[in-house]
Parts: sequence; structure tokens; C-alpha cells
Amino acid sequence: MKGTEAFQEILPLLKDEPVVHANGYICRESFQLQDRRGNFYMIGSMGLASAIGLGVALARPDKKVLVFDGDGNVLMSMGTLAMIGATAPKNLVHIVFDNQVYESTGSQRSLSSTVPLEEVAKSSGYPVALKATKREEIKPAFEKLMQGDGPGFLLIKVDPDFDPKTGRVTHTPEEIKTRFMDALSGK
Ligand SMILES: Cc1ncc(C[n+]2csc(CCOP(=O)(O)OP(=O)(O)O)c2C)c(N)n1
Ligand SMILES: [Mg+2]
Repeated sequence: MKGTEAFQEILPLLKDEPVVHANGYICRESFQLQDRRGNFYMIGSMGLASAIGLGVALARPDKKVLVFDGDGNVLMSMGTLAMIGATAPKNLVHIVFDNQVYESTGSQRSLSSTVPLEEVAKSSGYPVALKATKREEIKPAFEKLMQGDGPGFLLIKVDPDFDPKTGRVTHTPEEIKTRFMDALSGK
């Protein structure tokens, strides 16, 4: 399945949950398909979406908090998986779009073809860690994570073919932060 198809499967299932996005194509794809005030786009700094999502989840236990991550991002900050496992916020859902490459910077190979990230999440303490390789597996896995206690992890294996014509996020970092905070506080 294409990365964009995985997004097309998940985005209609969102309600008003805050979603913290990893940099690169993860941000760009989600922004292009369905920009939302509750979307925080991490522009530039790789590896941090999971840590930001953890902070939001701990601060707002009343809300399900989602992280949309990439395999390269997760590999860069593998320690955050341990921190999430150890702090165990029940309301965090961590979704990884795994194309096995650093596609945003020219498709250099990542290690996720040999390191099963869902197993790393499981051993780090996520009580539920699922993997989807087919489009039809995404919705039931997503719903299971959204309905149950987390932290939950979903690895979605996608082909490395995001469309390079996909635009970039046009909001400034300040705008992204302000509207995300407003959306979180119900303004
Ligand atoms: C600290 C840091 N190192 C490198 C980069 C350059 N960079 C931006 S996105 C990206 C690839 C991210 O890979 P992945 O999470 O797998 O997402 P994909 O691009 O494959 O969708 C890289 C290397 C960066 N922005 N910050
Ligand atoms: Mg990748």
C-alpha cells in the first residue's frame, strides 16, 4: 500500500484528537489531505514527535493523543519508546508509517527492514503493539487502539512512494503552536 493510502484510511476516523506529526512527508501528507487545528506539525526537528506526544498525553489524560511517526524518526529516538513504556500513558496512540527509508531526504535505507519496531515497542512496555501490512488491516487495528487502554502502537508497513509534489506545511511554527494549544483548550 502507498503511504498516502494509509493516511486516507486513518484520517476519516479522527474526531477532535490532538495529533503530533513527525517531520518530513508525515507532516506534508497529513497537511495536504486534511489540515486540522489539532494537528501539531514538527517542522525540522527529527525524532521528537513521540516525545512531544508523550508530554501532551501526560498533561491531558482526558484526551486520546495521537502521534503520527516515521520509521527513521522512531529509530532516531528509540529511547522515547522506553520512556513511553515506562510512563505508560493510557491515552497515547503511537502510529508509525514505516516505508523502510528516509524518504523525505532521498530514500536512504533505514534499519526498519530488519528491526521490527512493533516488537521494540512491545518490549519497551507498550501493552498493545500491532502491525498492519494491508490497507484493510488499518481500521480494525486503529479502532482497537482508540477504544482500549494504551499506550498503543501501530506499525503500518507502506511502500516508499510518497509523491514528491506533495506540498509543504505553509503555517509558521508559531501558528502551528498557537492553534494547537487553542484546539487543546477548546477555544
Ligand atoms: C536531526 C535531524 N536529522 C536529519 C534531518 C533530515 N531529515 C528530515 S526528514 C528525514 C527522514 C525522516 O525519515 P522517516 O521518519 O522514515 O520519514 P519518511 O521521510 O520516510 O516519511 C531526515 C533524515 C532532520 N530534519 N533533523
Ligand atoms: Mg521512513
